[in-house]
Amino acid sequence: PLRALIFDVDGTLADTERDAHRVAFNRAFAEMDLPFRWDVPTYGHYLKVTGGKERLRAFLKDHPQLPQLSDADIASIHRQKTGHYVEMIDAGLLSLRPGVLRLLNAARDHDLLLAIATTTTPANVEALLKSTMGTEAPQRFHTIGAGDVVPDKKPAPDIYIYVLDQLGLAAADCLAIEDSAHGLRSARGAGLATIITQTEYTQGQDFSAALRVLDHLGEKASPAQVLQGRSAG
Ligand code: XBP
Ligand code: MG
Repeated sequence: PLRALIFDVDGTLADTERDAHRVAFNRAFAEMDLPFRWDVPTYGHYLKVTGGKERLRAFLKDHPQLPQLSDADIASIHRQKTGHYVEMIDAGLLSLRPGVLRLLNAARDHDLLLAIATTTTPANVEALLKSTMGTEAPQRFHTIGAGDVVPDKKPAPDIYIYVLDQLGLAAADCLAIEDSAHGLRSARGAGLATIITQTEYTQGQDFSAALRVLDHLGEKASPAQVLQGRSAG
C-alpha cells in the first residue's frame, strides 16, 4: 500500500532555479567582487552538477582563467548566496507549482506521510515551505532530508535512502515526485517509483525510468488518478 509521498524541492515544489537560486548566486558573486555572473543558459548547463557549492566548484574548474577559490571561500560565498535566497523567498518571490498544494492536501486526506528529499540547503527548504504554505508548513512533513546531511548528493540514491530510513518505510510503500533526470536517478536508485513534473530546465531529459511524466501536477486528472497511475507501473 502507498504510505508516503517524497517530494523533491527545486523544480518540483516550486520553480526556484532561474529566478531565485541563480539570482542569489549572482548577488553573492557581485558582493564578493567576483568577475563572473551566471546567465540563464550557463546556469542551466551547470544544473548538471547538484548542490550549490559543488556547482560553483565545477564551474571554476571549467574556467581556469578565473580566480580559483578555496573550499573555505566557496563555503563563504555559498553562505552569502543562501542569505540572498532566503531573503527573496521570505519576500514572497515564488509560489508553489500548479497542483502541488492540492496533492499535499489529498495526501493528508488519505493519511499518507509527507517527506522531502532535496539537494538544497535546509534553510532554503524551510523558507520556501513557510513562505508558500504558512509558518506551520514544515511540520506537515515527517522528514526533511536536505543538503549536506548525506555526503553524496543526487544523482546518488543516498538522500532517498536516508529519507526512507527516517520514515521507517520500504521503497515499495512510497512514491517520489521529481523534476529532473538527476532526481529520477537518485529516487530510482533507492528503489522508488517516481512521477516527473518537468520544468523549463529539465524538459527533454531522459525520463524513461519514470512511472509518469507530467508537465505539472495541476492536470485535470484528480490526485487519486495520479496516485493510481502508480499501480500501472
Ligand atoms: C537542486 C539543486 C540545488 C540548488 C541550489 O536540487 O541542485 O543545488 O540548485 O541549492 P533538488 P544550494 O532539485 O534536488 O532540490 O545552493 O542550497 O545547494
Ligand atoms: Mg529538482
